[in-house]
Amino acid sequence: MVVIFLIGTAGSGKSLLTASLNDWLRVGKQKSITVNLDPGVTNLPYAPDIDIRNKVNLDQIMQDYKLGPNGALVLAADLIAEETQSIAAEIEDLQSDVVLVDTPGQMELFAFRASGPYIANELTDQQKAIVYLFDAVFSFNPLNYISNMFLSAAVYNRFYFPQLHALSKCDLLPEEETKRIVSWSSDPDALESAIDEKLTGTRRLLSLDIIRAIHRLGLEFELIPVSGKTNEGLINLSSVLERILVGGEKFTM
Ligand SMILES: Nc1nc2c(ncn2[C@@H]2O[C@H](COP(=O)(O)OP(=O)(O)OP(=O)(O)O)[C@@H](O)[C@H]2O)c(=O)[nH]1
Ligand SMILES: [Mg+2]
Repeated sequence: MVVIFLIGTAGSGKSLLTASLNDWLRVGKQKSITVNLDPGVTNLPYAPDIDIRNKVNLDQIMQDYKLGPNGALVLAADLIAEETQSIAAEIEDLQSDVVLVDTPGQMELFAFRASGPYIANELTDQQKAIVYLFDAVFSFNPLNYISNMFLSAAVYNRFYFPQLHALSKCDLLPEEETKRIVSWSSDPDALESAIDEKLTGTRRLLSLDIIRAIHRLGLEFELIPVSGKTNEGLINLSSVLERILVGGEKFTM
């Protein structure tokens, strides 16, 4: 069994990619299930096999603790940790090969509080990976792209799981723009040139320093363009996942 956590900034396409990857794996005769860890979501594009909303009720938290929606989400993020054993038992019962975990909308609630890495570590001692989403429309600007690199490096630094990077919603950009962003991920010089076009002076130097520091972490950034809407790139995404997790075998073990 492999457990894959989908992480990315708010609205980056985690939930739709969870849905489409799950469907795609099932069509390929893989046993795949979905886990929704977002207590605040009202509409999901899939019917989760395991749903945190059945265990942690945001409205109740707001009432009980007299909190607004954001305070309640922060508290909920910590309360989810107490449900780890019960979610782990449900995953065990469902006997799947692939478990896709859709994480909370605001990624800091999962990635940057103690509870997220705790849940991810305690959920299973089997193989785990992170798919970090770079929203294509946001990453189109090289300065935003660097912010996203920074965030994904921070996520890596929290979990230390194999991490791969997807350029989500790639159907929204023309192909040459998608290629341009992918070239930044495979060729640091291409990214440096894009920065040179946008910035001068201290801000340019600072951005270049950030890029180099992140590359020194040894993170492989090669972006895989995907679309949860058109299913583009799902074959590449799943084959890279297979290569990382099970040395190229199908997920079934
Ligand atoms: N065109 C296009 N739209 C997408 C794609 N993926 C997601 N969207 C749209 O972008 C919006 C956000 O998508 P979600 O899948 O909910 O993103 P998310 O990261 O789960 O969002 P939060 O959990 O609310 O942070 C929705 O309106 C989706 O329909 C995609 O691949 N292509
Ligand atoms: Mg979502």
